[in-house]
Amino acid sequence: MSVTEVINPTTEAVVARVEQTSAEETDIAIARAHRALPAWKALAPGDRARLLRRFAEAVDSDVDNLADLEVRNSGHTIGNARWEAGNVRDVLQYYSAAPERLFGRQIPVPGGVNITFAEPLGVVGVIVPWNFPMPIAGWGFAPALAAGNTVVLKPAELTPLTAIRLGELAREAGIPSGVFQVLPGRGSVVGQRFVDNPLVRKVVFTGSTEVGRQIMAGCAARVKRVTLELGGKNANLVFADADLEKAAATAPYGVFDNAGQDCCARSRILVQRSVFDKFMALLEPAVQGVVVGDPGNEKTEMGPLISASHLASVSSYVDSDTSVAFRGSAPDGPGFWFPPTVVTPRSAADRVVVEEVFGPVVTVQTFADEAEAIQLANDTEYGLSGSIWTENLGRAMRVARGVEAGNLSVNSHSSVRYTTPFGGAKQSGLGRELGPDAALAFTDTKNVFFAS
Ligand code: TAP
Repeated sequence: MSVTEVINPTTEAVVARVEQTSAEETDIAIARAHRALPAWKALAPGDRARLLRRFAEAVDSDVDNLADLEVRNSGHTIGNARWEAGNVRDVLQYYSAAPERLFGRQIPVPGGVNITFAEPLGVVGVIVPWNFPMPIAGWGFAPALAAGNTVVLKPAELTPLTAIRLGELAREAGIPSGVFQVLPGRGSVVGQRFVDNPLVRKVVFTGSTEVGRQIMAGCAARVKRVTLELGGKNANLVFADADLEKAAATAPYGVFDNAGQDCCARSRILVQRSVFDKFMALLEPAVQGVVVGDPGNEKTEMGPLISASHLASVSSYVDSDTSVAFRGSAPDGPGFWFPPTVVTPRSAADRVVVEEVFGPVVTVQTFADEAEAIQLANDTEYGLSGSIWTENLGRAMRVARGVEAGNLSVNSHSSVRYTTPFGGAKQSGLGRELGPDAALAFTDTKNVFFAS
C-alpha cells in the first residue's frame, strides 16, 4: 500500500497521510459502481432527487469543516474555501431538480410511434485537478448522479482531503454504497484505469491540455465519451471608453484570485493604447493593495502556490530579463509564496505571454482598435474565458462574438455560474459542463418504435 503525504502549502507541514488506490483496487471499485447501477437507475426520480438534496444538506452542515480542510490542504483563502464548499451544495441542489426533468420525446412515425428515453450511461469517471478540488468535483458528479449514473472520482494527488470528506458526507446522507466512490491516487494509475476499464462509459477530465490529449486518445481507442476542461490564457480587454477605475480596480482579482491558479485567470490584459498610461497608474495601487498572506485570515485575498515544484515553474517565467512593471507583496519564511506580478512583455512571442503560467503573473499589452484587440485576444492556442470592458454595448457584442472563447464577461470577471454552460474552445477543451443541459450530457438517447 503506498501512502502520500499531503502538505500544507502555507506552512510546508504534513497535514495528512493518504493511502493511494492501486490499479487493482480501482478496478474493484469500478466493478462495485457497475453493480450499484441497476438499483440507482431504477430509483424513482423523486427519490433520487431527495437523496441528492440530503447530500446537499450534509455538505451545507459541513461547510466550515470543508473550508478549513481546503485552507490547510490547498492554501485557499478562507473566504474562497467557504464559497467553494457552498458551491458543491448549490450544484447538488440545482441538479436535484434534474431527475424529474429528464424527458424523452414522442415522435409520430408511419405504422406506430417512436418514444425516446434519456438513459444513464453507466459508470462515470471524474478526474479532478488540484486548483479547485471541491467545485470541479461537484460540477462532474452532481449532474452525473442526477442522471442515474454511478460515479468514481479521482482527486488530485496533492489535494485529496475535501474530496474524501465529500465521499463520507454522501454516505452519511444515504447515497447507496457503490454509487459515489472517491479514489485518491495517481493520475497514471487510477485516472488511467478510468480511461482503460471498459465498464467506465464516460470520463470527465479537468486538467492540463497535455494530459487531456492523452485522455482523449485513450477514450478514442475505446469509443468512450469524454468531456475535457483544459487550460486557458485568457484576455482581459480594456477599451478607452470603459469605466477605467472599475476595470483597473478589479483586474487584480480577475487574475490573482487563487494565486492565479485558475484556468479562467485573465492573465493577459490588453489595453487600448490611448489609455495605457492612465490604466497602469490605476492598476499599480490596486495590485499593491492585494492582501497576500495567511489564507486562514479573513482579510487575506491571496495565499501561497500549491507546491514547491509549482513555485519553481511559476518563478521560471519571471527572471532578470523580464520587464516587470510592478509587483505586490508576499510573506517571507515557510510556504510557497510568489507576489502578484505585472509584466510588460517585450514581444507577443515571449513565453510569459504564450504559455499558461498558472500563477500570479499578468502581462499587459496594447492595441490600437477593435480589430487588433480581437486579433491579439485570439492569438493563443487556448479559448476558455475572457473579459471585455467597454461602455459601448454594440462594441461589447461585436468583440464578444469575435473572441474565440467559451465564456466571456462584459464589465465583469465572472466566469462560472452553475446555471449556465461552461467550457472551452480550441485547446481549452471539449464539451460543456454545468447549465440546464448538463445532466442530459450524462445520458444516451434511446429510441424505441412501437408498432400500432
Ligand atoms: P494535470 O496534471 O493535467 O492533472 C489533472 C488531473 O489528471 C489530476 O488528477 C492528475 O492526477 C490526473 N492525471 C494525470 N495524468 C493522468 C493520466 N495519464 N491519466 C489520467 N489522469 C491523469 O493538471 P493539473 O496540473 O492538476 O491542473 C492544472 C491544469 O488544469 C491547468 O492547465 C488548468 O488550466 C487546468 N484546469 C482547467 C479547468 C477548466 S474548468 N477548464 C479548471 C481547472 C484547471 P495526479 O494526482 O497524479 O496529478
